[in-house]
Amino acid sequence: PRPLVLLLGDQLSHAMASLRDLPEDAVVALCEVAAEGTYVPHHPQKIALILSAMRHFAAELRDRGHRVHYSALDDPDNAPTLIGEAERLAGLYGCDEVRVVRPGEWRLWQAMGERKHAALPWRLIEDDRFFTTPEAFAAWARKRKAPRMEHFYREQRRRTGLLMEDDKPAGGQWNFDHDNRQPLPDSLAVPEPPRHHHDAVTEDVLALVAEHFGAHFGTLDAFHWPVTRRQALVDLRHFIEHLLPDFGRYQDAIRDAEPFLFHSRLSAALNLGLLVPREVCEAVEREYHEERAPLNSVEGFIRQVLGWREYVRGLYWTRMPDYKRRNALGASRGLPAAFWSGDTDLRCLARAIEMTRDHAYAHHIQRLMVTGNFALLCDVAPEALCDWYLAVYADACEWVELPNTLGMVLHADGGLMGSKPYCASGKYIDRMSDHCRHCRYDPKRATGPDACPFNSLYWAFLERHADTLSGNPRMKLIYGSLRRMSDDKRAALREQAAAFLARLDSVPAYSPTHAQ
Ligand code: FAD
Ligand code: DLZ
Ligand code: SF4
Repeated sequence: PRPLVLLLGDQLSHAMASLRDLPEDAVVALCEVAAEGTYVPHHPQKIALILSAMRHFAAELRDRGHRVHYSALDDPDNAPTLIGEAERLAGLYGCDEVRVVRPGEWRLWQAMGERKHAALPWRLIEDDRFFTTPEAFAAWARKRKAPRMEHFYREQRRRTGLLMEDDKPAGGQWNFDHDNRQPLPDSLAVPEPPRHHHDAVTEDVLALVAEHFGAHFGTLDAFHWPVTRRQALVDLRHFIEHLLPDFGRYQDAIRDAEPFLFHSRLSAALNLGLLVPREVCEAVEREYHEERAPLNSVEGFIRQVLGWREYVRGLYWTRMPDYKRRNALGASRGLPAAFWSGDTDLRCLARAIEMTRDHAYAHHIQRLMVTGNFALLCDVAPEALCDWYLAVYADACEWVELPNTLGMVLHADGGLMGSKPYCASGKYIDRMSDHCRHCRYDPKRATGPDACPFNSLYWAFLERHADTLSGNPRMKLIYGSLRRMSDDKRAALREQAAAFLARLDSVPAYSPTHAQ
């Protein structure tokens, strides 16, 4: 057979299963296509990262002797979709099958799967960059009443031997999260992230993206994502040497002036294939064994990559396509206009959106407890919120974005991913950040003109969803507080929240244009 191997924009690793055992005359294709750039309005930095990384990777493949076809976005003959372009190229080169590793999104998996028995057959190959496969996850989940992350994670630790001492977890505990909730002292300086040189390839891509996608939300000025494996390894080294020791204790902290803090910024490189999760976990584990980083940091990081990242992927592939339609809390509001404009006087929200605009990045607690929490408390519809998260972050791929947004943030999967919603009032944001000092609202007030909107929204949310949530054992305490409030107080909170929601503008859903 003469295969056309299609490598997608998030499959940029020489270890891809589709590159193994290739016949001499195989053609490896990387395709920049209009449809992938516009199915949601991706942040220009996300598009530039993917296209620059694809172009660099194509050059590496050629250097290794592969026969490579690269379709650039402005080539005149390009088909507008990945499938159309791959089939056009297969015809052009006389290939008799298309090989591709499982893509990162259901819509492509389904469309490719439908072509398995076509005249030009598509062969889908399992992605073995991960620690687990969807099949293995499904087998594990079948044995459980509730497939919880913590159990999955322990099994992965045992299976991989990461942070294990014989059959016991290193340090005698599986999870050190209680050490990982410290606010950041004002005096603590945060190291600057590496800045990668923009070579001619990246410069060209930045110009192309500015021209084609300049109207999308987000700026290109601060682009410093790694676009090659070599650059990604620089970021990994920087994380290990300068950030990992403090990663754990400040993992949940937020600072008004700093987007990255002690986070690794490795998600985009991991998702694109520039790094593989195993090497990252092993490099981090080594720091514990060599006593250069504390166990709470090392375990906290490994739990995110070996635990959460693999777990959400398992949920995605075993629950789609129904998962995407879940809406357990019946939320129906459109996306607040401020998510695109940043125009809001809620300081925490404005800063998370500004950082997102400038860096195609916000760290986990901003995504979960600021933008996510706000959307949850306002009953924003899952579809509207998911499209936003899928568009605006450099690391966004649906397999990881969707369970985090629909499941973890919006509790729309009815508690599959999290046993309770991560709803919180202004008190939480005040404890974990310095935003409130810069805000026109007062986090200690719940009603009146200066009251922090998160407070009344929080209580009104709990009251509105009491039927669904008050029976949850983990919500017992908080519903007890709500019940003990006087009727007047509850009514005042309800009115305050209703007045805020009545003023909140929503934007209509995005409709993609495939015209370039
Ligand atoms: P660090 O804090 O340094 O964490 C280390 C690594 O752990 C990350 O690089 C990432 O690979 C992994 N990780 C951490 N938390 C999670 C998690 N909850 N799920 C899966 N992996 C995790 N992550 C994405 O990679 N792509 C997304 O599209 C995405 N969308 C999200 C949407 C929402 C609403 C939320 C709440 C979280 C989302 N996350 C997503 C998870 C997480 O926020 C990001 O992985 C993280 O912020 C990336 O920054 P970092 O590399 O500095 O992470
Ligand atoms: C996000 C993205 C963009 C903007 N452009 C391309 C592209 O032109 N070609 C490509 O192969 N991939 C692109 N991607 C990433 C894809 O959307 C990604 O491959 C799918 O989400 C599935 O893995
Ligand atoms: Fe956010 Fe409320 Fe604090 Fe303002 S007072 S920064 S709105 S939590």
